[in-house]
Amino acid sequence: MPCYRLIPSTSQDELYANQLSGLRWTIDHIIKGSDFYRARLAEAGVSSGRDIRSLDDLHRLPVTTTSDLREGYPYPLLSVPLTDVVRLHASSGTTGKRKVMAYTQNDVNTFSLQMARCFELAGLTPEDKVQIAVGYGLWTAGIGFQLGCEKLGCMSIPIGPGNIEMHLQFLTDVGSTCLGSTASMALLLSEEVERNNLADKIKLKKIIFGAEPHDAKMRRNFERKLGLEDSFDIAGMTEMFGPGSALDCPHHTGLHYWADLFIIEVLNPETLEPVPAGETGEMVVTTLTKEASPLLRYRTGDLSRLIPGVCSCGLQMPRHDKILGRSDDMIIFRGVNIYPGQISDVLQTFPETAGEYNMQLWRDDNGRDSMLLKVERSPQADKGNDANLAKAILRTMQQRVMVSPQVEIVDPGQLPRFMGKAKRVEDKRF
Ligand code: DLL
Repeated sequence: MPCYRLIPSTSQDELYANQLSGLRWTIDHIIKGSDFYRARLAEAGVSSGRDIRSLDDLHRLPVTTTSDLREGYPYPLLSVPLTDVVRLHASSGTTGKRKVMAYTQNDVNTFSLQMARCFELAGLTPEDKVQIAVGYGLWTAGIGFQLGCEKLGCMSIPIGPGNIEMHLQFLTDVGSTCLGSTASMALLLSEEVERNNLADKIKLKKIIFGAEPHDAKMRRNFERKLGLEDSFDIAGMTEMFGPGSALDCPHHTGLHYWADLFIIEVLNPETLEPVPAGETGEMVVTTLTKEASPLLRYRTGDLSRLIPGVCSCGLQMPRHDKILGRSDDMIIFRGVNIYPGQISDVLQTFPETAGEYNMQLWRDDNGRDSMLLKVERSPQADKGNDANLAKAILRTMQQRVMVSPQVEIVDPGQLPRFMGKAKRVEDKRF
């Protein structure tokens, strides 16, 4: 295992002890600082961190939900005096109202630490030049990448999303070695590099991409077009400081999360009971050091699974699988529950498609719902075979997802590209 400067080489026992003391500290901190949490914990019979004897006691604590965040708007879960707050951030707001979170200076320091650890795990050093292509401002993404660079000592090039010309210019002139972006932006930029014949003129080696689900085809596509050495999926959310709560290491067998900063449970979203080891459910997060807006068993809505065992890279930090999507991304179409990830999974099985799709749903005057699935043909595939391909995709959708969309095959590059988080489903029914 490489020797890390910022990633602790803690044993499982030390991590457990660390989590227990962090949980006790958090309970005392929120009882002291937050009327909301104090009342919730009193209902559960908890009046002090000393009431927690082992991590198993976590299961009898109440969960926190996004509606609790709405109630506390604009300072949900605030557990310190407002004068200790040095910054506010808000989520990208793709699903409803933005979630606003407050930060103390220590929170900002932890945020930079988690990002810098991710960079270290991805093998970045102060030699690296990181071109940042995610949004700055209220969103945590740009500023998070920036903090990580500064903590690890990399050069940052804070361009932000959009502005493809400027990205291409800095990729060639500065020779950026790493890109920080969404998966969608990585794809878009790789297509532009190809279109402008710049592949030989850039020095990009790695991409750290996140903020949205990706699929294997999309990843292979941008890795190949840009001639990358490697790429890394980074997870995070505003409620967990921002990006950098987890990263998939060079062994790519799941994302290591910082278990000295967070406890992650995976629960059945209906019963709120833990799912059997290694099964998919909703990730529920408890923070262990967060001061301004701590999370106690916060239901993230994100679907993933914990990966049992220790990674072959040797790092003891536990892993979760890639995030499949959010439970609230679920679409109900003619009585069938569909997650966008299922569409990606179907398309992965067809080498003739590039993986990009757009799904439109509408309702006619008789109240009948229809679905159109547009799928991009891969540049290597034969256009003459479109009708057969559409039929085969329809059959697989019927068997695996239990819906019958109209399938239309379109030319490569015809579907919209995105600079931030992609929006592939257009539900026009409501
Ligand atoms: O998207 C933070 C971030 C920025 C993460 C840049 C990674 C890179 P929010 O706007 O609060 O924060 O959105 C958080 O995005 O609950 C997931 O549903 C989704 N998400 C984040 N990272 C991933 C990922 C940022 N690697 C929400 N894979 C989360 C899949 C992701 N989904």
